[in-house]
Amino acid sequence: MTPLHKVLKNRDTSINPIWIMRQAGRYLPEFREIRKKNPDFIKLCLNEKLSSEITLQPLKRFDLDAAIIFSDILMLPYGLNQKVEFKKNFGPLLGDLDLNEISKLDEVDFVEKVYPVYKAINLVSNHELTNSKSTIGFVGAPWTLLVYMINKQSPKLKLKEDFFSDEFLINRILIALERFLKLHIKNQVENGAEVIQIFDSWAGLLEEKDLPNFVYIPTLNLVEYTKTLNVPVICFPRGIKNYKNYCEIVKPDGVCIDYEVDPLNIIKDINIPVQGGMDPKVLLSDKENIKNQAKKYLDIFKDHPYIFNLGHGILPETNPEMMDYLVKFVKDYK
Ligand code: 1CP
Repeated sequence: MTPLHKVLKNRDTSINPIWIMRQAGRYLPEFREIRKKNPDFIKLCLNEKLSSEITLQPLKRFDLDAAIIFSDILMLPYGLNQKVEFKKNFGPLLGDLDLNEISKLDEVDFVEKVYPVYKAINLVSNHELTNSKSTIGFVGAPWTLLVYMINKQSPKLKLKEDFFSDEFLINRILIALERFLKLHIKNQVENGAEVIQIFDSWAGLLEEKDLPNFVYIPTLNLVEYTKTLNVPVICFPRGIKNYKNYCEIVKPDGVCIDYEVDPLNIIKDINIPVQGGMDPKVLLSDKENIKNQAKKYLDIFKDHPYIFNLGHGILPETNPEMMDYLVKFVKDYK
C-alpha cells in the first residue's frame, strides 16, 4: 500500500506523506527550460512524452510520496470544444461557448481530444520513480469549471454581475460537466491514477445559500462515482468558510484545506483525513520559519491522518532549495 493510501484508506496516523500542489511547475528551472521551448501550454499538456517528463521532474529532486500528473483542469472545456489558451502574464482565456456543440459531442470525440493525458498517466504510473508512490489524477470541480467556462477568464476576485442570468445555460453546462468529468475520472483511473483530487478553486466566491446547488450536490455526485471505482478522492474546496458542513455532505476520503482556515478549528470539527494548509508564502521566507510553520501543522495533526501539502500551489518564485528543506523536514519529523 502506498503512503497516501495508508492515510486515506486506513487512516494511519503514524506517517506523514508529502506532496505539493503545483510541484511540477515554474519554480523548477528544468520545467522553465521545457516551457520556454513550448509556448503553447495546451499542446504541452497534450504531449505525453513531455508532460510525463515534467510530472517526474520534482520526484527526481525530492523524496515526495506522489506524482500529480502535469495537465490542467481546463483540459475539460478544451475537450468539450471550447477554445482555451493561456496568455502570458494574463492567465487562461476561453472562447465562446457553443451549447449546440456541447450537446452534440459524444464520448469518443472527447476522449480523442484529451487522449495524451491518459497516456501520460500510464507512462508515469509505470515508471520506476513512482514505485511505492501514488499517481494522482485530478479534475476541476463542476463549479470551478463553470466559472471559467462562463467567465472565460480567471474571475480573480469576483464574478461578473450577470453571471447567473442564464439559468438554462448554467444547467445545461452542469449536466454536460457531470457526464464528461465522470468519463475523465474513469479514464485517468483506468490508466493508472490511484488517487483523484477534485479542485474547487473558486468555491469561496459563492454565498452560503448557493453552495448546495453549485458545490455540494455536483461534487457529491463525482465523489460517489469515484468511490465506485475504488479509488480514494480528496476534495479541495478553496476558500469556503465551513469545511465541517462540506465534509459531512460531500464525504470525500480526504479534504485539502487552504491557508486561510485555522487548522485548530479543522482538527476540532473534522474527522476524515486532512491534507495541506501551510501558506505557500512561507517557502519564500527562511529555513527557521519554514521549520516552525511546518512543525505547527505536523504537531496539530499528530494524532490525525494527515498528508502534508501547502494551502494552495507552490509559488513560481520559490527557491527549490527551500522546497528541498521542507520535504526533508517533514520526512524526518517524528
Ligand atoms: O508555465 C505556465 O505559465 C503554466 C502555469 C500552469 C501550470 C504549471 C498552469 C496554467 N497550469 C499548470 C499545471 C496545473 N494546473 C497542474 C499540474 C500538476 C501540479 O500540481 O503539479 C494542476 C493540478 C493544475 C490545476 C489548476 N489549473 C487549477 C486548480 C488549482 C489551483 O491552482 O487553484 C486551476 C484553477 C487551474 C487553472 C489555471 N491553469 C494555469 C493557471 C495559471 C491557472 C489559474 C488561473 C487563475 O488564476 O484563474
